[in-house]
Amino acid sequence: MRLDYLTIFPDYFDALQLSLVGKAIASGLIDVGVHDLRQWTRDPHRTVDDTPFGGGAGMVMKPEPWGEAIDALLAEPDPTSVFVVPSPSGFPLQQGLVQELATYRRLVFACGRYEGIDARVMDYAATKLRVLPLSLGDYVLNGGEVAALAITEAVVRLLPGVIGNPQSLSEESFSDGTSGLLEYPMFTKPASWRGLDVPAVLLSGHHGRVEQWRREQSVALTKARRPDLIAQEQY
Ligand code: JFB
Repeated sequence: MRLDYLTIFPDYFDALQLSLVGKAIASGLIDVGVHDLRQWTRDPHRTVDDTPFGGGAGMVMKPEPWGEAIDALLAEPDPTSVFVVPSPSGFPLQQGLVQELATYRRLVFACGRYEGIDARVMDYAATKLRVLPLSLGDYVLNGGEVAALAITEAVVRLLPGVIGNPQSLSEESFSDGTSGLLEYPMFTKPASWRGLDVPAVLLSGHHGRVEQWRREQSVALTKARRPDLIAQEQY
């Protein structure tokens, strides 16, 4: 898979060299391009923003550098690529959408700043490839970079060959892309630590009782923290 990032803060993407995504790059499973949007400005001040038509607070990213960037990165209509636009008004990102993104050959992330990007940029990009505005959740970030990194990590860990143990993918919460339950609590050695003991059932060796305990824990946690998930399902 090929991943491209359009941003005025390319340094955010230094983090791609770390951990699992960094290993995927080093092994050639993915390759990445980080592009400073200002390289496609033409004025001496390398301006990327302007005041909003209609008035209001803040600044909007002007369309011209984005248009030049899209032309430079994307040739003709390309059904194998997606233009991912992190946005507080995007579709909510869920695991099912992550799985879908993992099937594409190329993702191009358009990382806005200020109050966002002139809406015509998405219309223009849509003449060449699928445009997908995505939100990480109902809270406000200052730009799209951190969201693009989060989406990248979620996608790359699903790519064949990236994770050593595929079972660890299939057993976790949300693995099927539907809702599901939250994960049960996990423990490792020592069995007693600072006066805190691992639940005895986990040391019992009774696989059936362990499974039942984990299920009960998952349901209880989901009811407490994510009642919205319970409402959708038949638990
Ligand atoms: C993403 C962004 C801004 C408009 C713009 C670009 N879950 C999320 N919250 N905020 C963002 C996001 C995602 N994905 C997000 C891209 C941009 C926020 N901003 C700042 C703040 C408020 N309204 C600019």
